Amino acid sequence: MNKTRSKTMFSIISISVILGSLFFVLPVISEAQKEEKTFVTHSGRVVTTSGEILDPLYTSTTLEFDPMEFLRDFNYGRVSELPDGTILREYTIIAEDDGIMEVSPGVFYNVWTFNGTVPGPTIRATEGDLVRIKFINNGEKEHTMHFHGIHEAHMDGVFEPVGPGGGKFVYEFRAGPVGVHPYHCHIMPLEEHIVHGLYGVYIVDPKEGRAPADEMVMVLNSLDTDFDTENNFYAANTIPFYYQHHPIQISTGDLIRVYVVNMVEFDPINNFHLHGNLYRYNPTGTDTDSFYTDMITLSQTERGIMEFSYDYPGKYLFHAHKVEFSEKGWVGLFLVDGEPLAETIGSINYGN
Ligand SMILES: [Cu+2]
Repeated sequence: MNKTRSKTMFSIISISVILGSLFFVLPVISEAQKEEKTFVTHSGRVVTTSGEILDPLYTSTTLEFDPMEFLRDFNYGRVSELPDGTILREYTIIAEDDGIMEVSPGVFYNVWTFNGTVPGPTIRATEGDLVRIKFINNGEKEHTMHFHGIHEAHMDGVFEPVGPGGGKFVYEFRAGPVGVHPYHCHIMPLEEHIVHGLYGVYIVDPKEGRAPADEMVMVLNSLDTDFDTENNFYAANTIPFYYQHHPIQISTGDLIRVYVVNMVEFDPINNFHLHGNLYRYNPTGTDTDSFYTDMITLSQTERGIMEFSYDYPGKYLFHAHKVEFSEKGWVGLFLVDGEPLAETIGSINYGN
């Protein structure tokens, strides 16, 4: 879809270049070309141009990403049942490493992607399902998929590099254990393959299911846009400050369940602080035990499941309490609507 639009853009630009060059050849046609034309770019910008100035950054590999769509998007695969009753879930994952994404206004970053986004799709299965991942490497470098979880050695995505230009591998394993796990490319140098974006989330649900909730995925990640092995931006779901400018809408009393995974490279720790509330936190999501806090600290690939609900409507921050990270983009807002569910205390009008 995005590529189709990008290709359309590319065609428009190509036609504009051809018409623009005719300016020098055919003066009569060039008069017509001076009329300004308005069109909408792939990112939704409305551009007015005479065709003489072209933006070279819009290429056929320019990618878009919508963190609000990613937040609640779960990929359950193509589901079928095997003769022994096992549920088979099949996924196709395509790696590419030539994408360009505008990660912040005017900041373009070379993203390496699973299925065209950073993070890749959130893969979801139930404990005991047979997970089959058809992996295709359409990149220019070797890549793999390494899943955290339990599987056979040759399904670990470490010693079986998948070659560029269409190399294939089928990963197959039983979903387990119950919890939230990361997956990522495991080709060296690993930091480089991860910080460019080759990672995603793999959720394993218990057979009995989970309590109904407003579920969301937050991958805490970072961007090294000047390639000095220090991060320039931090985020929940790739785009710095996104959920601050586009608050996540929730309602009082609703159970909110956040699958949080830390994929920040270079910095040894990250953390997650929630305002006006505390949450139950279950590390790795593998256990029924949880603790009650408003702050967790996560090292690389540490993850877990947070559950909470708000009693009072209003606007509440969530962010890294490592302030450098929040000031460089890892900050967001929950916008809670609905009626208060607990007694509210009247405001004090100081000075009146
Ligand atoms: Cu890779």
